[in-house]
Amino acid sequence: MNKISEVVARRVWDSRGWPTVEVEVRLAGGRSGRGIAPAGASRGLHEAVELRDGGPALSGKGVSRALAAVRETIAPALIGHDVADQEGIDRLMVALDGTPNRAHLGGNALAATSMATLFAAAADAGLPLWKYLAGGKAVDLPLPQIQIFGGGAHAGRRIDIQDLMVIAVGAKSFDRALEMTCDVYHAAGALMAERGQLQGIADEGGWWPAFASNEEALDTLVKAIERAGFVPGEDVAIALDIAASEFGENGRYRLALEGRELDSDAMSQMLAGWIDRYPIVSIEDPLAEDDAKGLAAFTRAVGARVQIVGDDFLVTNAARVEAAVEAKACNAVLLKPNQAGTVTELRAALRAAQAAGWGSIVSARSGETEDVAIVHLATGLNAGQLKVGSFARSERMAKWNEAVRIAETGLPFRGKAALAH
Ligand code: 2PG
Ligand code: MG
Repeated sequence: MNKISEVVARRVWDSRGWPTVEVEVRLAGGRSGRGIAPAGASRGLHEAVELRDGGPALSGKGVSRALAAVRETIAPALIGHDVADQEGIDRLMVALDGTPNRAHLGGNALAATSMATLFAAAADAGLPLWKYLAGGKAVDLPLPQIQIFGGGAHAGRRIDIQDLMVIAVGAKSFDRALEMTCDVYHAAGALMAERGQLQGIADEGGWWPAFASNEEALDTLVKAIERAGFVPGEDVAIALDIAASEFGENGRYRLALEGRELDSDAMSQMLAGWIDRYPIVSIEDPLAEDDAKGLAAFTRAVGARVQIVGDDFLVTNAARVEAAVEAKACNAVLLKPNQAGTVTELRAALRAAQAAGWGSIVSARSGETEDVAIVHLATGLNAGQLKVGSFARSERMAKWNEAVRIAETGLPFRGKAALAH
């Protein structure tokens, strides 16, 4: 047992140039751990609240209230606590917050502290975080979902779909999956350049989607896979994050790019048509967070063929996962530490998904930093899949590179068997 001796909170900056919260948990004896809160742009209605200062400074995005929550409320309660008691610490923070959605202390304050505690405990045990989390159990390297085109809220809503990603389903090793993705990413950039469509990159490093329709984005992705020398669907398949809550509400979906408005059934049919025509193996938030019925109907229709992932719909919340399992809506969960607030809550959501035989994907946010905690969570908790954004920009590459280091230890790669369906 080692006690927490100090909790330091500081303002650092994220990949979009906005302030965020870093927490450092120091232990008696000198070891320490750090965690940084990421930030979403397409946020679920039921996520833990990201506490921002508001007002004119820093466009309202200051984090001095969240820093004060750590310094004045969380730190005094944690000092002297056994760092290895992650559950006790997380429960204590949730109790100190006292709200259902972390509105008092902030999900950003809690997430940074919870991750810093975990890193400090692993350092104290003299283990890399993934190994500390695995606790002696056999774990696999996660299957990566990697973005090629960004869209939606991450690219000025240039196209409706938020993430067009690839999964190297034919890869037999983690390294090979990255190599194949590297080829597809650069082939896509070359295609865009040839057509005069290359306009830089979106928030997560994927190419800026200068397309006339959502389907043109899908067609271009298939061509990029072919140009890289792969067979679409066999070597490299497509994963989408529709992030439908961004343009759908009360059963109406407004496709801005195509100037169409669809009801829930028509939206499902359009997506099912894409699944027929394109090598899609995973589809996230196909319908809006308030459309549980639509999600259940969509899962009934295509859930045996593709992975259907709940992100905004499930917000890394065990009770919501359990309700979705009951309603047969989705067959996989996206897990984001700051959506829940604490590592313990993320673990509970993962357990609920695993108990139902669902797939699970640990995910970054669109606003990220050099923090690599999610790679360790995906591996150490044996989630099976990892979503980090694209294959460019250092806040993304820091994570892929951390995974490369973990892969070097010889852990097995689960590959496409990690997909639900
Ligand atoms: C998502 C994430 C990452 P954001 O919707 O899955 O792509 O986006 O962090 O903006 O919620
Ligand atoms: Mg999402």
